[in-house]
Amino acid sequence: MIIRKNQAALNADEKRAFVRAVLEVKRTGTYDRLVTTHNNFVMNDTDTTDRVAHRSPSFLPWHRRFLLEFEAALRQAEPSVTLPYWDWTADRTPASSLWGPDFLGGTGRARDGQVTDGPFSFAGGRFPINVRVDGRGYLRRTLGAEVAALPTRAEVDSVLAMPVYDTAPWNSASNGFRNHMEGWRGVNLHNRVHVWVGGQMTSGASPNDPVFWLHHAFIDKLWAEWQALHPGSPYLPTAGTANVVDLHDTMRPWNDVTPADMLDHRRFYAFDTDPEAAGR
Ligand code: CU1
Ligand code: CU1
Repeated sequence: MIIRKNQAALNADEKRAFVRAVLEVKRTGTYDRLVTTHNNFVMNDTDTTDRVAHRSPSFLPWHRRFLLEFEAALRQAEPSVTLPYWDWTADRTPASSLWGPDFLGGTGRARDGQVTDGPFSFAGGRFPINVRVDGRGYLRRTLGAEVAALPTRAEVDSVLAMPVYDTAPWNSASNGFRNHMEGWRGVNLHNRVHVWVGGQMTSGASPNDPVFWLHHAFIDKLWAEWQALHPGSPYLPTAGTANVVDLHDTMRPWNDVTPADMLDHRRFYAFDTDPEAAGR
């Protein structure tokens, strides 16, 4: 069984294996292909094509599918690796071990935001930024500089308490759990974390920063927590909604997977906090 763990609980061997796997997926080109996929799915509310990845109900199932693809690539490189999650309500400062030189490396230098330590630094030579939103070919971060603080657990709990998955007009103006989780309304959870990290994380090419995957693994876990809190609340909309991915509509770019296919994470993995993971 694939168990996704809190990154703060990884031991030194697990961190090394994760880093090796990321660098191998980068070396083969799969990593940059995934960054390109994500960048192609950044849209605004008025696009006439279906909004799939963001500003839409399928934000959560789209990213679950996207993370599964990355995790499968990691496990091809290093079979022991699973995707860790970053609980930013707990590990909420640039001094967290997440940002250590033995794991993701730290914030960028003042002059240009360039990350200069850890396995993904430009000087290390193994993690060039190839899918660029501007001319800069190095990983950048400005941890904690653009927004005062990461979301708190109380803020997360206030969003988890919302009983309805999503509402018309099914975009960034919607009320409901999905849009508050995504961050376009209310306390702002997901979007705020991108801004707190800064650099590429504030762009459509955000998966260029390996922390993207750990951030979204936690968003994915919060979706599962919301489902457990509201077992009677379905994915919405269920059918017949123009330019929106309904429950049984397929999602681009895969075209063979629907939100319904993604609703139960236990088909694919367990979190270390799930009962299934006990004793492992
Ligand atoms: Cu995204
Ligand atoms: Cu995101």
